[in-house]
Amino acid sequence: MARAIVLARRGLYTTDPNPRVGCVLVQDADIVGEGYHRRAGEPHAERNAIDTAGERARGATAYVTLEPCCHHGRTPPCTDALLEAGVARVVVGMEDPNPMMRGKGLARLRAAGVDVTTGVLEADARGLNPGFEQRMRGGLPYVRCKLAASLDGRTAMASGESKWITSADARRDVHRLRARSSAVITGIGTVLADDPSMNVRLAQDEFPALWPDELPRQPLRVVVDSGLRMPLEARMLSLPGATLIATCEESPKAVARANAVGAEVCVLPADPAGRVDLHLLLCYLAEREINEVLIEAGPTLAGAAMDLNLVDELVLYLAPHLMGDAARGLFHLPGIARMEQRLGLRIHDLRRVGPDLRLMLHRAPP
Ligand code: AOF
Ligand code: ZN
Repeated sequence: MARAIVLARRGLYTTDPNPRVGCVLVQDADIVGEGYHRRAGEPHAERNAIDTAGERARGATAYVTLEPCCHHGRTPPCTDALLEAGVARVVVGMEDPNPMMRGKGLARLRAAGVDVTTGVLEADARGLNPGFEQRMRGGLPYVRCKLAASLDGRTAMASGESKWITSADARRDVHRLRARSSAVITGIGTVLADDPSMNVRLAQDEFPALWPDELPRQPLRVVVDSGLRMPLEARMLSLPGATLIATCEESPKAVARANAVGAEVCVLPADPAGRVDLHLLLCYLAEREINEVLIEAGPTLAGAAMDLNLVDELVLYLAPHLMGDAARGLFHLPGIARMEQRLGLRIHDLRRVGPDLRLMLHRAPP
């Protein structure tokens, strides 16, 4: 199963909106077949493993990170493929959260006399697809919020100058986060101040599942822009990949102008403060099969998402320098009067990236 999880990770940047899945076929303690899912519309992990095993799949044990599918989607059911190949035993990492499966694939295999075990290395298997699972179970994407700051928690000088606080290593790491995301969200304030590209810029060899002449998939760029102030000459509009403007401004003229420069516009209800309702935006993105979202924004949008408890994971890069009192902080959050009102977080990963620190945190009571 550990090997199947390693194989599944090869699809980290390419399977979207499908899950990353790996499969290993074992016969008498020998690996006789391996496969992973590369891209939606292409064969599933099980099919690829069976094809590499050929006749040696008969009587073998299949280790699959996700419950085999039992439906006709873009490809035929893997339960049928496993049965046809004569696989005797199936070991599964996690149940498929897709409502069309949810144990039906396992039941189908058991009914056909296959020995089925589930929940093997389940935490690692689930870690492959946090967004797919959250979308399938809760109708929301998995949301990461990335921030870069000095050790004293400052993100920009008072003037707004913010290039570059963290190192080139940390910035490359951010591109990996972008590359695995289905969408990247930023605010209109950041667009007006920095004119960011919000695209993936990584070397080809970072994408193991791509053929030599293929380009990486670009995440959908989303700009939260309540008043539809997006400049038509914004750099991101001229780059490969799609841009979506989430707004509360219905003016058909303004929408048509944005459409004319290639931006899609989505009009959403406003929250009581007159800003785009972020929860509704995330629901809308999940409906569009967006699995993982990366928020890369300034203190207003990042603070609002944190305050509304919409962030599943905070990714914080800290550079070892101090910027002092005049510089800007990480979040605009409502001030609190008592310690018990603190917004609590729990560190689940901490490592050095080049000269900087990277913290990964989940919400947790203080
Ligand atoms: C994958 N890859 O290796 C497995 C999947 O439209 P389809 O036919 O590609 O089916 C997609 C669904 O199949 C997906 O939502 C998931 O529930 C199930 N299993 N999907 O993309 C795989 N095993
Ligand atoms: Zn399948």
